[in-house]
Amino acid sequence: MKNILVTGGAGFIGSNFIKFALQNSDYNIINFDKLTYAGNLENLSDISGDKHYTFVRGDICEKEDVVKVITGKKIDTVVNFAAESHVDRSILGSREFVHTNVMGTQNLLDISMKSDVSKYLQVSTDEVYGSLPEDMKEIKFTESTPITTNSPYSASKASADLLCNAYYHTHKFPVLITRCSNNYGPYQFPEKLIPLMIAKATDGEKLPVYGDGKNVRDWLYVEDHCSAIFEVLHKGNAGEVYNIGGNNEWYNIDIVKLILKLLGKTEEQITYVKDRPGHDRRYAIDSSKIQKELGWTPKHKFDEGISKTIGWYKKNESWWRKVMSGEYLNYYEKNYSTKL
Ligand code: NAD
Ligand code: TDX
Repeated sequence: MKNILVTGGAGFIGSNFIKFALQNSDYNIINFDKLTYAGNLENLSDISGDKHYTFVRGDICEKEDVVKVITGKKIDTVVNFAAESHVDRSILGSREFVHTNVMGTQNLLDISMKSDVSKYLQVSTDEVYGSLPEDMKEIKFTESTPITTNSPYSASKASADLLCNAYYHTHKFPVLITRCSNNYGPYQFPEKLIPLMIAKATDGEKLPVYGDGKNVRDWLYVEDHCSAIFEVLHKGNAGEVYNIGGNNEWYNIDIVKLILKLLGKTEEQITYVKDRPGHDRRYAIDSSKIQKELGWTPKHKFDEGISKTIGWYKKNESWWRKVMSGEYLNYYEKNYSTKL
């Protein structure tokens, strides 16, 4: 591995991954990003001058853009983070999700294969496994849990995974798939639960909790997701799926209360709102395969990770205030006006 194409590297996880890879290797990292509402080059301002880092603006759905970057930069490894990533947006409109997440992945796979890329890693999600019962804590998603998708977002991510699998089986193209649980940490776009609640709590506004607040998510600090992807890139077997999780299940309402407590705010700010349609009840990942086979374990304990995250959002208020203007305000109005 020498020249790694990181698609979607200007987003939350991709930008954290690029920094992790630069710190832990001497690979050349080429960040290929369309810069949608979620892509922000400010996320990478601290490493933009690194001699091992290059940014190329482009769209994974556009053949010419992808051919140019893969051949021009002599890419040998592709890590695909590029996606439409927010479930609520996929409920408001699914077209862009199918276009980017399915057609974009197909385009990237096809050109990577024809250009003799020697490794392709698809960053997928635990949401492709559907929803778990709340009261059976011993049951978690394993790599052989059947795909059962409930939102347009998860359907589009699962479709991409199926294409990856097909390219491996039909063409023997060396594809790896990772499926991770909910990430949190610096640079997460404040449409997602944790940064949204930090921002709203800071401003003394209402914190919109969907339904009864008893949906469960398994939270992983973003740097631990990055280290897991790095292990899979180095030691994973082509054609395999690797689950990545924090073994850290929380009710949404408890996360919201914790954020309020850590910010010194009262629970009076909480408001229960109309539920997300098709809302998956519980996600929980069994990550024993990556732990046993590749020796990966998460390093961050949740109390440490959430304090670090809140500290980052406190210190970087100008970052989130900027991204919470413009297009974001239209989205917020559309998504929440019918719920509140
Ligand atoms: P994000 O929304 O913060 O970032 C997505 C990035 O992709 C942005 O920089 C955007 O500009 C870019 N992008 C979108 N369409 C593109 C296109 N057509 N061509 C090139 N770039 C494009 O997302 P994230 O939270 O960082 O998630 C990254 C990946 O990880 C996604 O594939 C997501 O499905 C997956 N994932 C996310 C989580 C999570 O908790 N956030 C958990 C598991 C898996
Ligand atoms: O305002 C809110 N109120 C609320 O109660 C928001 C935005 C969310 N929620 C709930 C819905 C979920 O149960 O919080 C939980 C987490 O919501 P999100 O942050 O939107 O994440 P989720 O839907 O679980 O999906 C995330 O994890 C898997 C990422 O967005 C995906 O990209 C990833 O694949």
